Amino acid sequence: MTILTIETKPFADQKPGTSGLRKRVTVFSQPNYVENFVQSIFDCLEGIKGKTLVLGGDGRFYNDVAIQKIIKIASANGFGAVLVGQGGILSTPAASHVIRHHKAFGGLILSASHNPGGPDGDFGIKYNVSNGGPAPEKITDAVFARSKEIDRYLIVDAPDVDLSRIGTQHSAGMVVEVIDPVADYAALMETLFDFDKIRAMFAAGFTMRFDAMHAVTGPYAHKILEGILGAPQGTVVNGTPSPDFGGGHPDPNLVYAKDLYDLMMSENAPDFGAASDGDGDRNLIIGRNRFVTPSDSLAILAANAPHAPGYAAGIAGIARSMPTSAAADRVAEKLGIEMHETPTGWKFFGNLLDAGRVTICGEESAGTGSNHVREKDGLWAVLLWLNVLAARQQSVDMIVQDHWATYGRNYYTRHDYEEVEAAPANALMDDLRAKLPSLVGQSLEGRPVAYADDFTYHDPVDGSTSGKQGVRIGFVDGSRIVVRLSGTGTVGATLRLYLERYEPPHGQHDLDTQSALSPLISIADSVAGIKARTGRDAPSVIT
Ligand code: VG1
Ligand code: CO
Repeated sequence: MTILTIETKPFADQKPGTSGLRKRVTVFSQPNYVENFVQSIFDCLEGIKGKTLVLGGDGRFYNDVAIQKIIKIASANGFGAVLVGQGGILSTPAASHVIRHHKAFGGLILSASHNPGGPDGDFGIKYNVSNGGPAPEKITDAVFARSKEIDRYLIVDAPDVDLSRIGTQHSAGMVVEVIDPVADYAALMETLFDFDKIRAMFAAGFTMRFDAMHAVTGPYAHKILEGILGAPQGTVVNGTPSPDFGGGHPDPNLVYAKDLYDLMMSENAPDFGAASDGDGDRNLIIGRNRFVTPSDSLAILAANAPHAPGYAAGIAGIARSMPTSAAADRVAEKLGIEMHETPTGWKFFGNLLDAGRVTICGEESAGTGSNHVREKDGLWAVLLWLNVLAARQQSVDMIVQDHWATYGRNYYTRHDYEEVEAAPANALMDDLRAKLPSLVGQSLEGRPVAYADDFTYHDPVDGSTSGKQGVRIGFVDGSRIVVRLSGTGTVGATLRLYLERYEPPHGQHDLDTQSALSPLISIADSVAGIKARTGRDAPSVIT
């Protein structure tokens, strides 16, 4: 076996964002770009000799090229084995489970999640640690530092591995085990949910549409929903992963999953509609004539989790990202369990989950998950909803309305201004931060401000601190404005504005969301000068 040491020069832009390194395919396909980043990761890890690495991706364009390079670099760096999904496929939550289940050292997940794919689309690489979760900031910071000084990488001179064939092969002294990407994950789901009850519900005529958006959840959904649970063939649509996601944008929101939304609002709506994103960690939940906003879905799933056998003993606590609405806080309060507010991105939930302090976590961006893995999990959320529907024998709409009548409703929306110019977006954030101290005690359009700060997280488990995680302006009446810049975009800057207002249990729960929040939308624009600074009249996406 020949290990080659190849000289290289650093790239200045290999800084991991909210969820790994994401760039255009045109950037990733530069000579040495993947090699430098992967070697920088391996250079920051101690004790990889002889250990197992998990490897897989969402099947997007360039997945096949990058995966062969990574196998050869892993072999040259001394890994003993690589577990790789057949065809190079592993959803993000499945990869997290495979790392945990097989006690691997870590894993590399190849995905740019909800970003479009194809030769002109995006690609991404993310490193996950041995608990199955995204590498914490201390590792991603070290990787970035290393990438700025790297001058060589190691790679073996070996033929490509045949990823179409399940079983064991060898690549220059290292074992390459090609595994069924769905099997371990499906077995885990079976331990958490009452599959008999869900099967009986389908057998009794319950109807559903799951839109896999031509992305990675197709094979998982076909196998679990139509195969194991007996949902009729055709329940899963767009279920074959394609390298460019059928030319679409695999983001399960009301803009890109509009077909599903329109169906669910029509006379022909099935009982339940759901979708997932590029790498399978997000979920969209829509009942007949009832869209469930992700923040509400988190709260409802937390309140109803004990209907599922995996959570029958109750949940230890809940965590949500800071911009996520406080709907889940009210559930935690009622249950008398811990509630945590973390920065955006799943990596901040890992410590709380490992310490057993929380069981259910979620983000407003359609991410929900639990301690079963260390990633958010789209199909898990869909199965938990199915379990709750089967147990309660009520419609999605009834369950949502019942939740609001018990806990009150947190009206919630997010406005995204995508691909705006970076300089004015940064200036907007800087000026807004500078204004914060003067806002406290003032009233904005008649609403007294209770607090105004840039969110800093103190991790209660490892004591680390993460600053500048988003500006929040909270009002005395409990409503809130949050502004932050995205850490997953690949072009310019994406400004996210999050708005929330609480309506108590006996209040009005059937207002239109955008009109219920319009006074806050107007305050946000005048405080931050969003329209003037971005030059946009309206957000590009409203969720
Ligand atoms: C976005 C979401 C965040 C999510 C992240 C990764 O990050 O807001 O909640 O964790 O994407 O999701 P940002 O920095 O663009 O706001 V995924 O499905 O890309 O792995
Ligand atoms: Co994703």
